[in-house]
Amino acid sequence: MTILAYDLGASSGRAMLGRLNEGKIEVEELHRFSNDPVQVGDRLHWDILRLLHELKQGLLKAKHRGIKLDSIAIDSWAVDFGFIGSNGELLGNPYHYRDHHTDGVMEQVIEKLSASHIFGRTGIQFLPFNTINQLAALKQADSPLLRDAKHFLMIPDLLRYFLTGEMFNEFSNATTTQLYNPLKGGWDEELIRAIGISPDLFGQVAGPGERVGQLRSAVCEELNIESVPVYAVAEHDTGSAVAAVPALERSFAYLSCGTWSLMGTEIEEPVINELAQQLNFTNEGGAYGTYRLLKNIMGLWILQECRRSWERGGISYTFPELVKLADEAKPFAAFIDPDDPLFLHPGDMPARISEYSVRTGQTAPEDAGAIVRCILESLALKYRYVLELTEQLSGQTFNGLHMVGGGIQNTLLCKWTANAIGKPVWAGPVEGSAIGNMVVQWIASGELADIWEARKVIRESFPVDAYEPEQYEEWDHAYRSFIDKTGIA
Ligand code: LFR
Repeated sequence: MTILAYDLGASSGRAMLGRLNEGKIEVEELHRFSNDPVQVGDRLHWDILRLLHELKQGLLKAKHRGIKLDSIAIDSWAVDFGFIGSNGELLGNPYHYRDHHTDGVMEQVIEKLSASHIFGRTGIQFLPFNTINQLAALKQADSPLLRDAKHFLMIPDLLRYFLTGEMFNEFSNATTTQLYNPLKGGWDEELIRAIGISPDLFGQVAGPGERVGQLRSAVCEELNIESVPVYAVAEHDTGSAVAAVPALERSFAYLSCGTWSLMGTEIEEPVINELAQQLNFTNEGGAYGTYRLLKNIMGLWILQECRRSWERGGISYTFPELVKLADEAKPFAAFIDPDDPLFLHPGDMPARISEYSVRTGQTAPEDAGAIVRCILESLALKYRYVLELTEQLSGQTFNGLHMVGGGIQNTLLCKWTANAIGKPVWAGPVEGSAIGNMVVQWIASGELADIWEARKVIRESFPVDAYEPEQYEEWDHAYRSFIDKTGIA
């Protein structure tokens, strides 16, 4: 049995082949492509048709290798969407969640509806780019899109629609809109109306593991291939990544590490109370009745943007080169709060780190090594802060931290994370989201029994690297200074 998982990240996408052989999962990268957002005037868009083209390239590569696929599923980042008009065609190009059109909108939405009202109905953390704010921004701008829109589809919903001709709103992604009510188990029509949007745009919600169509004949004819069943999985990549955490115990903490760092724990019922709202934790829906009580941390985005800035200035570094420079730089020289709004949008990140340092009375890191060291140490220390909040909020104590996702290839970050939290880090698998996408396809087709059997199989199939904490005192001291300089607590 060979299945295909498309995993789309903010900077690249992959088509991964998965096979289940004698209780072990084998994955193979069939096709990898870059995901390049496009700036048009003041607006930043996703190049959705290019992404569809790349999905088709994956299907062609499978065909050329004589591989018969048994099923397909897609996962991607959350919150973003497109609209379909009355003729069934896409209207406009989806906006990128880092676009500036939502600037200041979240504050207005909260002012109008109140934070406790929104959180009480959705359990979702307040992030300026949440779908609720993007839709409110379009409404305020009197976007013509809203006049012609008939259906609201999120990124994987859209791509799935292009491939199958069927429209569904997948559950895990739907929860990230901050317009889905997990308590009543459906779209929150009152909230949707309150931001001036028609609830009619929102369609049937499909759960991870549901069969949601098959490759449509137009696609099969174009590529000269046979049709393949398509499943909904946890189409929010973080939902898929957490499904792939190779935990053996029910109570575990995770860090899904990529462009974003998502840290928290898995729960069975959303935690919607005052403390969760005050700490700005989220309850995102996952596979098979699970929820993720977690917090977004800005993650390796800041480092990726620094690298792009240096590249624009004519200096190209590879990530391993940057990590090596960081390792050689002076420890604990300056700290940033990675989640300062200064770091959210694309731009000259080294300059913003300088600006932040000056604002907080620190000496700005000058060269690439010092800047990268500042970013990685600050991330590790922020992880400690959020892990402690997760323990406080969930009433659990974790004996270590599972790290999954591409970011774990940065072994210095894994090591510093163990040091910062003073607990072991278990790192693996790297392809967390793609594997989580696959196991839901296998559960759906009956090859695996449930998520816990899947986690056991993942544990037996992929290496997990253990990092033991070291230099606890130095890191504990640095943590006090990090809290003091950033003023986050
Ligand atoms: C990670 C992620 C996060 C979400 C952010 C924006 O890839 O999906 O979970 O908050 O991207 O969609």
